Amino acid sequence: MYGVLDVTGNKGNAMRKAVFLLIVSGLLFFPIGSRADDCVGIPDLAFSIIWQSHDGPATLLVVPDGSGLPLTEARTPDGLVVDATIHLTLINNCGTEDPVVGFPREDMWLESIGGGLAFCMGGSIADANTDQDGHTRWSLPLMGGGWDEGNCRVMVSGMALGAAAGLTLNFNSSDIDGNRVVNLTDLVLFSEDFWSGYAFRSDLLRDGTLNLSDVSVFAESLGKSCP
Ligand SMILES: [Ca+2]
Ligand SMILES: [Ca+2]
Repeated sequence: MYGVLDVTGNKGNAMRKAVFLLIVSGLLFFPIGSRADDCVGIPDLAFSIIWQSHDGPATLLVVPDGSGLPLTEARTPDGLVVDATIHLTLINNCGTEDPVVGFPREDMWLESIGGGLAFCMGGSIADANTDQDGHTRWSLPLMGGGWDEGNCRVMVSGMALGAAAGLTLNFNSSDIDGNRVVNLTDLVLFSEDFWSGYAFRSDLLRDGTLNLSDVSVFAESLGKSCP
């Protein structure tokens, strides 16, 4: 009888020790499976990867209705057409460095660091949701106005991603004053720049000079506004 009680008591102690260890280690409240589920789909910005097809300064013409140029037709300060597509691969925060698949494009957007560009609603979001490799890109025309000669950056769910210096893509627009419509006010500003010599904001077909090519681009944009 005593022997049976003794054995049962030892089993009880062993069980209590096991429960104690589970509680202390947190495994009882955070089973391994649920931890993995909790982190799936959340990008780790420190491990996510961003890069540009063109490694160097480039300017993109943006028009409010999206009739500007695609990033594949950006221009260097000297007027050379370059593919300035921006690539992003999202990595999850699970410690496994797996890709984040199907992350919504609406939650990934570009912005000018200096804040000079005024995008339309959703005017600078990624081309598509992330694919099976966690990859998306910006290659299509953007929608917005204003101008900014400084670098831009990628935002993911409101958080800046990548180096603080940003990406070497800048923007100008026929909507020079950035009120998201190309009208006579912009025409006045464009004319001032044209007759005064040069201004980045009006070098719409960027090549370092203001000439009839820029006038033609501006004229085509007149009256355009956000969708
Ligand atoms: Ca305007
Ligand atoms: Ca020009």
